[in-house]
Amino acid sequence: METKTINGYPFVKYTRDTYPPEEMEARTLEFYHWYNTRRSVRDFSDKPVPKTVIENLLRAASTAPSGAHKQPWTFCVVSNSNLKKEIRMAAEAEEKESYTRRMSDEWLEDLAHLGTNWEKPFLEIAPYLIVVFKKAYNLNPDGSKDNNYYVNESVGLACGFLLTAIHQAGLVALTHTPSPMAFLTKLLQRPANERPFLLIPVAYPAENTFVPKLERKPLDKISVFYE
Ligand code: IYR
Repeated sequence: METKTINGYPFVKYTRDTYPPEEMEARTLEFYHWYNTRRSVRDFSDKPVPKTVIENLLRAASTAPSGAHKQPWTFCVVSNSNLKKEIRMAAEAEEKESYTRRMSDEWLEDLAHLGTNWEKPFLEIAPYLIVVFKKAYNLNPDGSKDNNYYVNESVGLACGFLLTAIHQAGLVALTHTPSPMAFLTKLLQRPANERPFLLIPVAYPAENTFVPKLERKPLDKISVFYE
């Protein structure tokens, strides 16, 4: 392996396959068509998913770039039925309060087409719940702290990578955002430096799965080219 040293730190030579323009066009179009079949799903099957698959998904998620390469995330993987039930009950208590009191009329109207409500049966049905925590800082074994950087960006990217890997596995997921999420810190006994970020149930889709009929914004509504 070819190596060199910068600032006293080791660097390794990096290469990868590249493609001529026409092949890039074909590859990116194919990737887009495949990725466009990903949807947020709420109808899950309870069919078991191998633990090794979940482990591989987490390895893939953890390849995401992060501020100063601190990888400021912890993926808590819940398959224990009692714990799933506790998570469901706590999430539903918060969501019921949100849907009936905390969310504005505008917000509820914006959600109406997604058919969501405070009930979250999928939290018990999905074989795995991946609860993603962000590490606001690192707690060293001696009690000292060190900084993490761009924590929200980093953990958001890792979750994006995770969703891509889940899709690649032929599984489905939901980026669930029970709010507030502090109950997850307590139920999963996370340390003071970790904050709940997203709750992602992972499963096979139910046999009869329906998703909202959505349009994605066309390119000219999501981009500006400065040429
Ligand atoms: N967190 C609630 C409400 C909700 C909010 C958004 I933004 C959605 O896209 C969907 C639902 C819930 O999970 O039901």
